[in-house]
Amino acid sequence: MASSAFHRLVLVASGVCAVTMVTGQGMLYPRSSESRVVNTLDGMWSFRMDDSPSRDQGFTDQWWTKPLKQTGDVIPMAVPSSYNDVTADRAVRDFVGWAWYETDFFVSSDWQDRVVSLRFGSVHYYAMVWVNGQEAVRHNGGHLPFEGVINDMVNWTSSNRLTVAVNNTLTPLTLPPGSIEWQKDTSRYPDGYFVQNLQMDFFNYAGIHRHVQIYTKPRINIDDIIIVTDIQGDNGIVNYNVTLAGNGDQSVSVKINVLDADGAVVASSSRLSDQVVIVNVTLWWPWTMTTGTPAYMYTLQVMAGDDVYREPFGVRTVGVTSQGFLINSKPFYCHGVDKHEDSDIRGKGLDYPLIARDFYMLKWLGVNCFRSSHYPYAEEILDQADRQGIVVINECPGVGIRENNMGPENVAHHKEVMWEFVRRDKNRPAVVMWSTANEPRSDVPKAELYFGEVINYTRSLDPSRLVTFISNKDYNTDRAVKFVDVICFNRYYGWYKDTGHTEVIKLQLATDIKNWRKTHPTKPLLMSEYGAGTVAGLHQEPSYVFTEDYQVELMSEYHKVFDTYRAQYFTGELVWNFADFITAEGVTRVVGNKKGVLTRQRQPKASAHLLRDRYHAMFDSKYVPSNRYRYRYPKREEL
Ligand code: GCB
Repeated sequence: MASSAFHRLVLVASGVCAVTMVTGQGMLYPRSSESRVVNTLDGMWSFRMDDSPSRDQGFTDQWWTKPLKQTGDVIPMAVPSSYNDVTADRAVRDFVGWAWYETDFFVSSDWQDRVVSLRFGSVHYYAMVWVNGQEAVRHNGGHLPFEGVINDMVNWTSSNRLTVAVNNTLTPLTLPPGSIEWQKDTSRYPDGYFVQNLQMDFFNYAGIHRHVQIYTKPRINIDDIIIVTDIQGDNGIVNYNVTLAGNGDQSVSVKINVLDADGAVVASSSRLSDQVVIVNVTLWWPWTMTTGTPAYMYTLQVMAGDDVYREPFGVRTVGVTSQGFLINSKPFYCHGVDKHEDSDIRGKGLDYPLIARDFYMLKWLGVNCFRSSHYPYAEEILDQADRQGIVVINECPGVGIRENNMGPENVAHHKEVMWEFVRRDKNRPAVVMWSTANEPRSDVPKAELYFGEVINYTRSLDPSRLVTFISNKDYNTDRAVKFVDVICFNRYYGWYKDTGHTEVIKLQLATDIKNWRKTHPTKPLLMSEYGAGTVAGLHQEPSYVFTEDYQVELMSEYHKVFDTYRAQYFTGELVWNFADFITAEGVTRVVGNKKGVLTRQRQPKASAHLLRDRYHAMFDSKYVPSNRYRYRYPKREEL
């Protein structure tokens, strides 16, 4: 009985929602303009979980056909937010299966001659959406936007009911993958008992995580814009392609302007696809670079027929040599952090004060780069990276891929996700590299086929950026790094191995780096994770694991090795992690993962000061380090 219930759960999870993306459809961020209105449906929605044994009562009883409160008790739930930590109820926090949301909205009757779309920034993981009981859209995957046109479903003169069903079940076919484990021994577990097993080290927050927006556009509208830039001498070259929807064979008048940051027109065209030149261009640079104005943004103003859309972009190039990254043909050393979208109460829910604080603290630390470990972050976060000049290694949710997750269906889904990801972020200057996975089983033969296909596909989607995945395998066992542009590797010397022994880090890391180089002499190296668990406020001399002292000591040892190879082919360092974050419960996690240099509340541990001294000194020779910690950052001439 238990196993058939399992079957149903997975069927409901993966069968009903096994939808493919609508290819050829753009996913521009909803921006208001002379021709477009954007309304948000964020707020308090009604919510209930379907805790029936097989989690499919909502489908059997068709909960979308009536007001949710008529199906049973509902509670208020914040949108956007993860539902898990909003209540004090363990059943809500740890729920696995379909959760149902509902709200009401009006549309203006003036919109009847426009296209009215309903857009979700992200719903984790599967989503099904109904408007007044009619299915509007479904989506498979937890971190990317999707939308549906709702003109044929809405009441123009009365209220509309919006129902959303969200399923957070992770299966061997999802990204990230997971599995449901049923316990059949009824002497130890109640009948029908199951748990969700995760293959990742962060909590599986679920719900409507980002904005829900209704927006309008003219019937003939701007569907997608691709911008690829180049530099020739003092000039910026802007290659763009605009796709229209709804025009059939009809030709429409087109006017394209490139606006500078003050809104002045600096180039223009009357073609949907063209190359225009910005004379004396101001390039986009990461904020720490001394050359140029950091993060200078232009706007491509597109006017087609009755529609107007403004897409921000920066002019910059990305390159790579055997020695490292290049931005605008100049070497770029990435001194940064890995992050998570994670916070108390709201979970992964979009939160502007948190975004503002995170960027403030990134700059306080002197960070010039972060990795969106281990999934695509909110568009509103990437907007800040673009505008504040912080480089992003943009990671897809391919975390924890094992050998049994490398079948043809997995590859197909992974490629779908990369397609949606590139579609969303293709015009962002901050994004320099796509990371297709974190710590997969890249040492098995299947990995060669799998990553060959996923990485080459991603490169074909976007040849203007670099592509990688993050390896935790050894130089002589990894079978997929041969496909990447930059070798990104995670190591925990002195933590998971040789715990408590910081004295071996230097030797082990240096050996590691040299070995990678010997086997892959044309590929630069980036340390994409290193770190130590640290409970804020714990001190001990001599240091001891989990104390702030140990974290500082461990990081200092890594820094010595980074500095040896930094002047050569070692192109960046990312500490794990920017801030503490919550994980599944487990005996190796003290209320979550404590490897943050900041606490979960974004307050510094001692290691944050170490990092701040190090990172600030890297781009500002006049910076006076606090020298509160043992390891002095060497000047470039001393390297
Ligand atoms: C890793 C993973 C990351 C974990 C981290 C850790 O290698 O990529 O997701 O949180 O180690 O702290 O163990």
